[in-house]
Amino acid sequence: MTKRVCSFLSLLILIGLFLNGCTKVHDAGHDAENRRKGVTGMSDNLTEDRYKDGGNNTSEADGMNGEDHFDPKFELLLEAEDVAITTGKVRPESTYPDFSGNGYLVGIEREEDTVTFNVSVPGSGFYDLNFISASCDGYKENNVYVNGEFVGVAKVERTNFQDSILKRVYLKAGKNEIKLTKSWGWIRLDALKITASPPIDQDIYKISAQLVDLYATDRAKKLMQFLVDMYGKYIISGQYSDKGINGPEFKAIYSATGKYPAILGLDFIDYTPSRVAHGTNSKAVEYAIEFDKLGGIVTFCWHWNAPEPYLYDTSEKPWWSGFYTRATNINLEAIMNGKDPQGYELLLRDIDEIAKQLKRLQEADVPILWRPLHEASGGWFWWGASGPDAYIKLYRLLFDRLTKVHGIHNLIWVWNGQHPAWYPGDKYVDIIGMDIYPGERVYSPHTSKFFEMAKWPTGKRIIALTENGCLFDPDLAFRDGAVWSHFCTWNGDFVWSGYGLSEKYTERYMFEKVYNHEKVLTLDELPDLRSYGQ
Ligand SMILES: [Ca+2]
Repeated sequence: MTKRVCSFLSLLILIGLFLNGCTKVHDAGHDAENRRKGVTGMSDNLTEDRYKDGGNNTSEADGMNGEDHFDPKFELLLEAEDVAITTGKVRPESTYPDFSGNGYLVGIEREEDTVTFNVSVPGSGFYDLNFISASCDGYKENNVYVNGEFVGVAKVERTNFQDSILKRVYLKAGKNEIKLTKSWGWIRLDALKITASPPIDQDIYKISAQLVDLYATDRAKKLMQFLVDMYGKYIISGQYSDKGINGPEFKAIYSATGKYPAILGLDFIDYTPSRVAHGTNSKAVEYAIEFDKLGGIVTFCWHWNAPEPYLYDTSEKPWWSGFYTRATNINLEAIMNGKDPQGYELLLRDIDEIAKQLKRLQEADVPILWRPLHEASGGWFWWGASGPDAYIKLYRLLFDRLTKVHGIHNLIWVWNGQHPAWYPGDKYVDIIGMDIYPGERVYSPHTSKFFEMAKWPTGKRIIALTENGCLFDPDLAFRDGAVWSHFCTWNGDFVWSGYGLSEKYTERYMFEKVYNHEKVLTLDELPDLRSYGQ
């Protein structure tokens, strides 16, 4: 992430925090993250079409007469500078070395700067889209739409021309419009290479139910067995709500769809000592126990407010935002390398406090999908601000402290570092998760991201969408074979407007579709997880 984006993010977070107030701090933060990650709407305002039909293969599509023959060996290279339709200030250039064809396109810098390829393929199916490009400076990602639907981001890291492959994008037989728009901008786009995707390896859905904690409770084992059995066949619905099943998010979903989510998402945030010192209290454990009694599944994250000595606690960086990197001067690297022993003791103190809550849940025999230290590689939370080595040390410390010192064994460990370099190792992770906020009313199942994760060197694990803004369309997920184990929509205005269902991120019809879909499991459809598999 560039410094400019960092400070822009900080500004957004700050604005968000002020607008949302103290009690909704994490909503505001995520909202800011969303906007950073957010995609912009498609511009239909084609102002320039200098390159229209310049050797494009649209005439072939016209002659196809509705035939549909997928060719597993299909391959097509389109030089951007020759065939793409551009808008805004996108223009051809040929001064930078090592391009193919006659040059490349530059000028993808603003919302109105777009590049569109009209492509026809002989058969409906999945294709890998390779946006061969070079970054103008450091990591860049940009949005890709196919026939008006957001399908993912094309990423480049280096300044020489390189592959940037979006895997398994569905194209229909005949004409398709593939459009690249600015997210970060600032790339040189050389060509689009389209190849038929290889078939899915169905083995990705065959997962061992063995938990990394060899002393896992019977109920944790049963829950994992259930998740493994459902994986690839059903998607389990989930929703964050700070007030449990009677929270506004669950009520809004129930009144819109007649269904409750199968998973309740909660947060240990207000059990953190540096927040408790300011008077916070929480009933999250009670809500978890209540939901478990009703037959549901519980997941917990932990917005870990940094210990008191590390909080700036100024009007711009208040104490209650101390889980953000920007609001604390904690140095995790120094702590984990023995250079700040007091900090180490304070982290242990915090872990021990959360352990007390986990112990209460264990005593109530509630298994937890436990997702600590989330979104680390993004760097916006302090546990991700010192790089992967310090993070991995902390993750392992947390695992060892909870399982070995506190004897907590009701946890299924969900790793949400979001980048393979941050993987703590096969001994510490049961499930891998990704948090995705694609903007507003984007129902893509994030197919490319799913298959990217399936290739990570993390062992073969269940892949979950551990936080989402919009719901995704389950029909598209099953069509694409990107069957996330579960999703868990974030709280607040992702579903609740303050007086009813919020349609800002997901429209009512999609709530109805998802929650009543035959392959999406809701609370009423869960088996008895206490006796599952017996
Ligand atoms: Ca080229």
